[in-house]
Amino acid sequence: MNSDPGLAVGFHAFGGVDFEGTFFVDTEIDDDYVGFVFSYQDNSHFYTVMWKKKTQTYWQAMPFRAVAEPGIQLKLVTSATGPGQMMRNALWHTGDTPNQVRLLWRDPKNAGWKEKVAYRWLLLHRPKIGLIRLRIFEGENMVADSGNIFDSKLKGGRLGVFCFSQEAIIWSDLVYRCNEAVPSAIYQELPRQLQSMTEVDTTRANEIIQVGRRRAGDFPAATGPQMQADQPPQEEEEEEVVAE
Ligand SMILES: [Ca+2]
Repeated sequence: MNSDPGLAVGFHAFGGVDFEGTFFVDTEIDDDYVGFVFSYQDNSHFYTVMWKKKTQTYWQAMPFRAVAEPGIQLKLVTSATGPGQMMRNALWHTGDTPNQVRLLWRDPKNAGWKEKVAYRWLLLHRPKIGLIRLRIFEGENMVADSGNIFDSKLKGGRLGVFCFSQEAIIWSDLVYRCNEAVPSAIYQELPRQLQSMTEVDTTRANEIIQVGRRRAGDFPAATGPQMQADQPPQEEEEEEVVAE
């Protein structure tokens, strides 16, 4: 199945936030993009984490030839045109596209996702200091860690999920938590100037984000340390189609 990019975003806007969720592709069919969005301000301004299964040149060569690499990508979307062919191809492309998308990070392993596997993402976004940190787990194994990424373009916004031409995606157990502090391990890595602008997270969230302990495939977990948000997972409430 082929489709244009699609987003579903919640209503609430966030500053500093921890955002977790699980995705699972329940089919062996197709090899396209699955992911999520954060700091969504409008359909032309957001960050997205997107993961493709296989290398592929986009089938529409206009307005430019877009090549998708497998592997996890973190992109800043600031589209001058908004939804349409240009933004569509820029989202597909693994790289920078002027006035559309900037590739902030890509997983050097460049490995695609596997079907019928639950992946758990743990995202920290601290717009106050421009910090983004992404980790993805398969069960207890961390399969990707972005390290500390700094980008201050978007100062917060709404959370949601993302797909681009992939069918049978199941997102589950989406959890968010307002948080302006950072785990001590990340704090130690920060430049001194940024340390002075934030503080160490001494709450339970510290443990959650550092360890990523809960298994991706066994929700709700019955034993061991639990990852609980202060608020219940939010139903996705609104759907917006990004490209025509
Ligand atoms: Ca497809």
